[in-house]
Amino acid sequence: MNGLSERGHDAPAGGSMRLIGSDLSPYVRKVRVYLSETGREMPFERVDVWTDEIWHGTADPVGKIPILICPDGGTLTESLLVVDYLDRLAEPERRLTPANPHAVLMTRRRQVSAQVLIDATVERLLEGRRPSAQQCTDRIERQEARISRVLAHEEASLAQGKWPTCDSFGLGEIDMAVALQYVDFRYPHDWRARCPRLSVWAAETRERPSLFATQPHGFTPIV
Ligand SMILES: N[C@@H](CCC(=O)N[C@@H](CS)C(=O)NCC(=O)O)C(=O)O
Repeated sequence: MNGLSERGHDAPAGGSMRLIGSDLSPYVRKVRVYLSETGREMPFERVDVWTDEIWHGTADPVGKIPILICPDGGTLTESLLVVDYLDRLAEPERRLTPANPHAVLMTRRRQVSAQVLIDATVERLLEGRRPSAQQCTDRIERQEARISRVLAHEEASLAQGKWPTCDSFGLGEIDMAVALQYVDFRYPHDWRARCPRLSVWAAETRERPSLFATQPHGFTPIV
């Protein structure tokens, strides 16, 4: 059953945008935290990506969330591109993309690190959910090693003062806060002992309303 078309997901002729996603998806959460941090509201339609045939209702061939229903009636997927597009639509004073090219580079690097943390955690989770006879230990270990390397890299960047403070919560920080909580949610392990600065930073972001409001059910942030 296609839950989306039942609820009339035909694309609007223009104007209003909608976000399609789920509370559990960290990719969707990045977009929702961005919207909250920039004070923008948008209808959010929840789907179960594993049971709803979401692409039927949206004419989107990808079948992955988040899906943004755009002003022209078409769709846009890929969380990084969705946020980039939304930020370009924003009034200049509300934009989180820095004007300075070097700051853009720093931001994009942190966004990539966050995306890799999420991708690797998802891949590890899905591999671990396969019947044990079909699981590939190498694949799980490869993702764990990747997560460990990226965390160490971000810890080193923090030590070198390459991060803005918690008061300055830009696109890179949004994505990293979501990614670190996702690692804690789906791959809880003691990364804090090896990354004390990152751990303090993560704890400081915990109370932000944008993160609090989008916390997945069943997850309590680690202090
Ligand atoms: N690179 C994509 C990843 C999106 C993604 O994989 N979303 C998951 C939900 S967490 C999904 O829709 N999975 C369904 C599938 O793989 O069939 C992004 O950043 O938006």
